[in-house]
Amino acid sequence: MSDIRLSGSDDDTPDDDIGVATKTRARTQRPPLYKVLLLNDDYTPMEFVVHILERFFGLTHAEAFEIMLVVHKKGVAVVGVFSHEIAETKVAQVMDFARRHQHPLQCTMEKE
Ligand code: TYC
Repeated sequence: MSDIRLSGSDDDTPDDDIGVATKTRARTQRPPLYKVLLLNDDYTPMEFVVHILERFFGLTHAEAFEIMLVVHKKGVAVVGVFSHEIAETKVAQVMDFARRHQHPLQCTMEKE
């Protein structure tokens, strides 16, 4: 959206719009993005984590295995970046699925 402004008197009396033309452009605001993080623990089976990454994050088996190993070795990894609503849904899906299978897997989100 563009908007031409003319400086000069701001009352409604005609002044032939004499003044300096300045141009302002409304900057497009991008919504904030959120990283979804998977945390390591000593009990959740590796295959279960791989399954979660395939099922909820659309990763191939090879991609899922690779990220699972990063979490296993480093303690944490970003598994995706999403809008707030999508990130919240992913975290809830993972936490719910892990809880239902009685695994202590933890998944969180943080602003990018
Ligand atoms: N450390 C787990 C094990 O040795 C595997 C694991 C990987 C658990 C990633 C959680 O987010 C995780 N069975």
